[in-house]
Amino acid sequence: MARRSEARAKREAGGGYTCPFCCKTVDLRNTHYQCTNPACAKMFLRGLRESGAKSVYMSRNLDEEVDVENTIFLGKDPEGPSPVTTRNHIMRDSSGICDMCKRPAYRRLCPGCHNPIPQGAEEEGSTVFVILGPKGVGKSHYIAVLINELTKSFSPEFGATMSPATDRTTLRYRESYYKRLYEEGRKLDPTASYEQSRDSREPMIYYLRFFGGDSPRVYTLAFFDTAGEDLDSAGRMMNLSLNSFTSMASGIVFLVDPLQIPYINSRIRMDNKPPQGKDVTDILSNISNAIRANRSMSPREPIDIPLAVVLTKSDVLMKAPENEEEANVLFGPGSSIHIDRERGRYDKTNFEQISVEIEEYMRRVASGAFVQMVKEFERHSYFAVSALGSNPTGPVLSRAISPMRVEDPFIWLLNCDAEGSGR
Ligand SMILES: Nc1nc2c(ncn2[C@@H]2O[C@H](COP(=O)(O)OP(=O)(O)O)[C@@H](O)[C@H]2O)c(=O)[nH]1
Ligand SMILES: [Mg+2]
Ligand SMILES: [Zn+2]
Ligand SMILES: [Zn+2]
Repeated sequence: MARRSEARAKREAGGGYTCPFCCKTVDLRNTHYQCTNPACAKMFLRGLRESGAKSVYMSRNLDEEVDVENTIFLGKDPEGPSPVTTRNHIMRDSSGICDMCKRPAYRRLCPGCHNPIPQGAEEEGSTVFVILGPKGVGKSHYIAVLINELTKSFSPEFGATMSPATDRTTLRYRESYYKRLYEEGRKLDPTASYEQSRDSREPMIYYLRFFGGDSPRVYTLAFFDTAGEDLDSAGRMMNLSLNSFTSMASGIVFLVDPLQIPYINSRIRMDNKPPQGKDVTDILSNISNAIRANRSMSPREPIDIPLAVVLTKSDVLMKAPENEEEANVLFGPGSSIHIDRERGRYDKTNFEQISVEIEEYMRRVASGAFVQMVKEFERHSYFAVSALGSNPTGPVLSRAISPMRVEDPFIWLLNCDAEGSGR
């Protein structure tokens, strides 16, 4: 996998590390720390009690201190009924020495939001990939299946490990996605909008670590599962921190639901067909406008963030055609998406073949304007995936989940720095 030289150069030039949780730039010489010695929080709390002073750091649970910064970051009141608490004493200075046990502390925290900063942040920075797409595109299902595939299949294949950055990520993935989909075999519910749900403000963060080669490399994957209407207008997107995430991203995965494209929607015959959606060109245009505004770029200036354009629900495009009209919008048996990629390495030829085919497909079924808009991203590539592998007609999944090519966009993104141009 490629070394992220660009991000590194930026950091060496004083660009700092961008916290994938709160999106702020962190000077790595000025972080907070957490001591892993379990005695220290207790000692700290005993000191507070003995001094008799009232303190915001004192929680109801006498073994745990209140993490004020993290509580505020999650939009809660540190003095309210449910602040975030921790058994690991927090040091709000950059000495790196625990003021209780006087030993060095190795767990670094972002001073803004108190989420962890991984080892290797100096070398690798944060390589954040974001997944965007309008409502109903299949984003939640894609994220749910992708996390499972990256953990269980991609990681052993490429000599990597994938681990959740925080307990909250572990819990959220299990409770909101994995259980329902893999254990109960039911479809996920539509995602609450960003404004309604505080929960969706914090992305699920994973570290993908590669051990091979000269030095280990770590990538940060931020899965920001929004409701999708957050992308409807540039104006609205500007108000959200999603906008900052997107602008600082090292890669964007832009999901497109083929079934919501009017040309396909009116020709394909299937159960459970979603209504036609907003024009994909407009949605992508909102995204690129937001990036340009955020980075003070001029309207036509090319965007240097790699863009993966990903058709979701591709299982429905692989059915046998019932008539000629339908055959027009399906992938035939000769399509390159049937050709397996070579395992354990970046199969550039395979991806290029698919990308060329889907670009032509999009030109035909969406518009030339869409393909043109994609080209405003210097590095781009097209993909087709399926999270479920079959079309669910009711709330219960009647077939086992058998994903198709969900990891392809990430294999490309992880390698496209080394390629210069993705195409
Ligand atoms: N055929 C097919 N349908 C899918 C797939 N993934 C999702 N869907 C359908 O699309 C609907 C919306 O998916 P969801 O992930 O909730 O979309 P979101 O609004 O973008 O999060 C689901 O309820 C499914 O019916 C897939 O891989 N194949
Ligand atoms: Mg959703
Ligand atoms: Zn932060
Ligand atoms: Zn200590």
